[in-house]
Amino acid sequence: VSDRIASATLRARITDADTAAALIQPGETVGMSGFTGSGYPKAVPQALARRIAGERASGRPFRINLWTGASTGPELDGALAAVDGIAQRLPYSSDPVAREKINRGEIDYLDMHLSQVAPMAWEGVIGTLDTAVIEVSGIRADGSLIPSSSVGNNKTWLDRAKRVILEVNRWQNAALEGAHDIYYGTRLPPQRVPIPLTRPDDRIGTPYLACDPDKVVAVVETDAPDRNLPFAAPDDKALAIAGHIIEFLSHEVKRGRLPASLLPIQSGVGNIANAVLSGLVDAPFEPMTAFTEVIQDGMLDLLDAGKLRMASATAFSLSPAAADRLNANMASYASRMILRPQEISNHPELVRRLGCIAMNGLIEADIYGNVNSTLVMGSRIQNGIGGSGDFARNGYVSIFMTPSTAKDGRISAIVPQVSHVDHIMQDVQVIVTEQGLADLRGLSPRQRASVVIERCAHPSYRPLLADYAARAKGGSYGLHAPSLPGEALSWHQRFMETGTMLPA
Ligand code: 0RQ
Repeated sequence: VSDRIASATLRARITDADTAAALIQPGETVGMSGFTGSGYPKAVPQALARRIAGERASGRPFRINLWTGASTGPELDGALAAVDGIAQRLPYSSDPVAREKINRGEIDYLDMHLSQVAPMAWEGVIGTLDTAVIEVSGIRADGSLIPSSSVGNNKTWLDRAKRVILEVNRWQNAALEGAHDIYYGTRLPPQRVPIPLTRPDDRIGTPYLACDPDKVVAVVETDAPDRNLPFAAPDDKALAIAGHIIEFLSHEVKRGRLPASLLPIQSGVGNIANAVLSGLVDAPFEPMTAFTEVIQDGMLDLLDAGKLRMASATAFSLSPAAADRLNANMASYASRMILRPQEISNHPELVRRLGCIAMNGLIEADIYGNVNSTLVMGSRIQNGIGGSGDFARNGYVSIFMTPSTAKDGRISAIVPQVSHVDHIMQDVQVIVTEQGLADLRGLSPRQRASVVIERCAHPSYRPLLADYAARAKGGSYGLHAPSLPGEALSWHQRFMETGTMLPA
């Protein structure tokens, strides 16, 4: 019997994944752990997928509503999507199988700000939770839980669900114990009070998750790694983007607008965000802190180099090599990391108070600086808004970055008008591509357009954008943010019809 389960009461509930999965009924809403491929349950979701496949083969439809922290892994999202077992999904997903089903209209996807999920679950406006399936790294004698490599919405799922299934994963490093900070002081209005966190390294809660043992219907032991996808080595474009951002930050320090150690950094998901973090290893800023959502490879590099003093997040998002590095030195890293619930890691109040430097990726931006992070051609979901909105609106400075083109140059990331808006121009202060950086602070829409076109657009699209902007000034209904509505989305239409945004 696992030495990870110290509670005799809960040891008595140890069972296998199939027996645990059989406790979940068709039509249930299930809250699972998991955030960017870390800390998601690995055995019960796969057992559930087998059961769903069997039921469907016998003509009995079986779908659940699936809530998590953010994206998970192929054993969870992938397995359940493949058997058409998901009716509704929230709040974030990056699984390729699930993405296809969402875009075919077969899964109802609620793409939500990650900080708002727990409060909305407490408000009761997104439905009620039947079962929670939560991965932990251990159970203490008093029944409290040692969290694993992500915290996400686990606190809320454990509190709100009628039944709880625990996966105790011995692959998770035992030295993680103590690295978490679970804050139990959030309330709904009018009882809501300020969150007592004024520095990124403040601890305001306890290292453990509370869980009513009477609700625990099954405990399943696992020994399975987190998904941990490798990052691509930064290419020339990613390196150029990182260079522009570091030059910008240096300039801000020189002007006295940022301290020499910067302000807490937030970095989004993806290869470019990771390249920027790696680039900061050779930058002059220290000692930095991070108040962010995920701890990526680049953050470990910064911690190793002594440039980053500490990192606060809700999850790890590491390559297999970096996960090995973390696990080999967990005791040393754990003292410099705090993993919090996502309602705290992403809390607008805290992001604003601390003055985070927000750095996020985008799908497309328009000449005025409106940003689309989620919907390709205005309708096809890529991943979701994730935490980008939590940080972009509330950060001290909000930076968005992207290569200037996608799909081998057939798509311009800078367009006359975005086909969908996630971040309005007021929430977008700096746009960076490999071509250059546009600092849009203090500029009117017309001034923004010239700077974005000149600094950020790819040379093969720059004249087309300049031509559009010039003609818009001549034919627009108003001249505050000139636009030609009949033409503004013609680049997207052309791509859908001809496979490229470039005219013949
Ligand atoms: O598609 O994989 O089919 O080649 O989008 O693009 O260039 O690899 O960039 O990994 O940084 O992702 C916005 C998606 C960028 C990400 C987005 C296609 C491109 C490729 C990925 P392929 P890249 P990145 C907090 C922050 C929202 C969540 C967020 C994201 C794929 O940053 O999901 O910010 N952000 N969270 O080809 C058509 C375009 C395109 C395009 C890119 N204009 N048109 N396809 N692509 N631009 C962290 C969390 O919330 C967890």
